[in-house]
Amino acid sequence: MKRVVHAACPHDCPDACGVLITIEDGRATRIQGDPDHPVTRGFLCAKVAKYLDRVYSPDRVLYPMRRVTPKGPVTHPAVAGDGARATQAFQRITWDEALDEIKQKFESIIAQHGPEAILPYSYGGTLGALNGASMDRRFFHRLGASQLERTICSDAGELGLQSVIGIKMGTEPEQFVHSRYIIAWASNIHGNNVHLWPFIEEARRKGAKLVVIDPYRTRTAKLADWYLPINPGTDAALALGMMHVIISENLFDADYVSRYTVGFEDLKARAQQYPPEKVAHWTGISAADIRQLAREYATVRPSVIRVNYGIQRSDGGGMAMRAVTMLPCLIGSWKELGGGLQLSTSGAFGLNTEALKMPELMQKSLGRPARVVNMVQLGRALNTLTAPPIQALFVYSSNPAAVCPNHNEVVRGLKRPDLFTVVHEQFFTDTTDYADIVLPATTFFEHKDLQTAYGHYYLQISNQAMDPLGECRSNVDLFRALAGRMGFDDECFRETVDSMIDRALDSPNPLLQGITRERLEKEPFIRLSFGPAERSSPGAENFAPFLPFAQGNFPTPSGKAEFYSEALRQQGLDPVVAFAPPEESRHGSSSKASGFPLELLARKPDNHLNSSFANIPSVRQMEPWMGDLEMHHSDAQARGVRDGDRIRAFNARGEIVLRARVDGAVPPGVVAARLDWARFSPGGGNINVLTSEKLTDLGNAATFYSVCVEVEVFRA
Ligand SMILES: Nc1nc2c(c(=O)[nH]1)N[C@H]1C(S)=C(S)[C@@H](COP(=O)(O)OP(=O)(O)OC[C@H]3O[C@@H](n4cnc5c(=O)[nH]c(N)nc54)[C@H](O)[C@@H]3O)O[C@H]1N2
Ligand SMILES: Nc1nc2c(c(=O)[nH]1)N[C@H]1C(S)=C(S)[C@@H](COP(=O)(O)OP(=O)(O)OC[C@H]3O[C@@H](n4cnc5c(=O)[nH]c(N)nc54)[C@H](O)[C@@H]3O)O[C@H]1N2
Ligand code: SF4
Ligand SMILES: [Mo]
Repeated sequence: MKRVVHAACPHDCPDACGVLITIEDGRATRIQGDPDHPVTRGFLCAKVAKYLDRVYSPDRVLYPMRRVTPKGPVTHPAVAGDGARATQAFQRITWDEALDEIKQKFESIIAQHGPEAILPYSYGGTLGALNGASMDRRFFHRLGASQLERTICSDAGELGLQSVIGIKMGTEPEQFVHSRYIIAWASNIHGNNVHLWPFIEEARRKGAKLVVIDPYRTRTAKLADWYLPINPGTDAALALGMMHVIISENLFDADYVSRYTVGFEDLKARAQQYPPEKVAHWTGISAADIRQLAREYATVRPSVIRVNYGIQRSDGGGMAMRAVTMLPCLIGSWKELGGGLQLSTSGAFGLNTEALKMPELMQKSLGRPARVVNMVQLGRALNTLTAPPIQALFVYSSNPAAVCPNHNEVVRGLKRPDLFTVVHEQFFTDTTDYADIVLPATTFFEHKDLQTAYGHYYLQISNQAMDPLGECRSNVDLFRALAGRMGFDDECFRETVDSMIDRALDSPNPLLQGITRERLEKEPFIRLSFGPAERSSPGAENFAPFLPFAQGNFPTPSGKAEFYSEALRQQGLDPVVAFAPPEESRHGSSSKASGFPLELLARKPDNHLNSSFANIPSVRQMEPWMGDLEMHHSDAQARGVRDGDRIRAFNARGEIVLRARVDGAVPPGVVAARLDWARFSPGGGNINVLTSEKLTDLGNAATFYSVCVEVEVFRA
């Protein structure tokens, strides 16, 4: 029998594609984009187009496993597609045995150290509302485990954005077709947000100009009308320089500013300190280009900024995002169809996440909120925390032994013989190399979920298309079972998936009005309730575009866009905005930078998703850069490095051997490499051996893109 099931891609990607899965006799035989989805419009990125290779990979974890060898990888280096070798470290056990062992270990750790000696560790494996954060949180709250501060990705930028406009919301992707001037700012649209691209192409056919601001010549930069390579971590300076020009040349929207913003005089005074000549010194962009950019941005209308999270992965990431967010408020482009700015749209969904996560369960276990541990500093936490030390780590939806900064410290912690580590996974990853117990996880083909997005405004149900393979369980089912085994008799651990979806939708958010599970099950995607025409699609006559800030209405403390933030001042931060060079950078003050003159971009692969997909041979084939360090020819020449040479990249935290690629992707002073599994590297570490645990100015987030290194020819 053949049927087609509607699902939604849950990977950590702004696009949240509508997906159609064909099932024949219980087996998935085809995946395609849902052609009716108004934003993702029937195509999938290259990696998910090959998803059957992932679901049916011979390397899937299908049964619970217990370690029988010492912790660490079986062999180095491994090759993608050879996951079977990793299984040699384990023996198959039953779910009952696995759950019993976890219960016994947890109970003895709790007896000795208290429950906060247990640390959950999860991030972006799935962004499904339920499998991302619901039963798991309930379980760990009820247990009284340490809380994980999940800031490895986006918090600096989110707080920077919210400090100005109050909410994670912005220009709809559909509106980009109306833009005449589009800035892709730290945004590799073609690689990481590919469904925005057709809207931009359509705008360009009508004459729009695309400007890319990125230190790395991405696919998007290569296709731009104007590419501005910027020194990493200097965006706040560029935005301030643009505001200097816009204000001093009177190109701002005085009416919008006076009605809907606060703090203009403070901003004006601040911007005066950033003339283009001074900004050029930090950014590497000439004063003439800064002037031209500012003038064009303010006058070629509507102009829009697609800014992405690359901007906030350095010390001053929060302030950088704050500065960029001020631009559309200054020129009043929020008023225009195809104007404004988009970082994330996720704040519009406003699901009732409290009801899913139930933090009040901590009252039952501890009688207070549990200790908070920052996920970026996992190495430090495993190696140095006391009172209590971390004795158990429960990893799911994440691969910290690949994605966490300061990899060597992470591995040192994971190797601790007294640490009990459980990993719930689809694959034998770098992290399962250190697991005592591995549990098999479903893919989105095998479970049901509710899917929001951070790059558009459509809510979707992702239906279960087929039975779980082997003995795989979804995150929801795993933590339900574990709660039962631990003897937690609270009603919430028996709640069904459908009831949880209902509860998530039962929120005071007006944009969810009229959206129910029953409706979502009939209409596979529903635009948030912006107005009477929310059900129609773009292009339809009654389509109502979403212009949230056309008349102010900023959900900030003042109700206006805040060039001056009293809330930041109260936290001891700059209430306006300023630029300071990242400590680890060419203009930085840190001793960590001395002796390491090159700025490293430890990038995401265009065709993988962080560490996901790196182990799927058909996908890996699309990334010829894995294992390469891209260099400018002047930096290569100065070190006697030729294209193709094996080189050693190093700093005080670690070193890695890579192959030099001198291909013009990076400007002088910058080198770049891609995130890979550590297991595939001859030395057993990935690029995160060089990155640091330093946190950002806002949001305690990661600083993957402010890292200094030196490079030399490798002599074995
Ligand atoms: N193909 C693919 N898609 C993905 C992912 C992936 O790994 N692969 N990851 C997903 C995830 S987790 C996220 S968070 C999103 C993030 O998507 P993006 O925000 O696009 O994330 P990044 O790739 O980190 O950064 C974007 C660009 O910023 C540039 N950049 C780095 N430092 C600076 C800087 O200081 N200033 C400026 N102006 N630019 C800078 C980088 O060179 C990069 O090209 O993408 C998601 N989509
Ligand atoms: N050097 C460097 N490091 C980075 C970044 C970078 O740009 N450069 N980017 C950072 C960013 S932005 C992010 S968001 C993080 C991402 O870090 P992670 O969230 O750890 O992302 P992934 O590497 O995709 O690993 C997710 C894992 O979850 C598993 N998984 C998928 N679905 C499920 C499920 O339903 N249940 C369970 N139990 N497991 C599942 C996948 O198989 C995969 O191994 O990486 C960060 N690390
Ligand atoms: S990873 Fe992104 S682009 Fe690819 S299918 Fe999923 S949502 Fe779409
Ligand atoms: Mo991310």
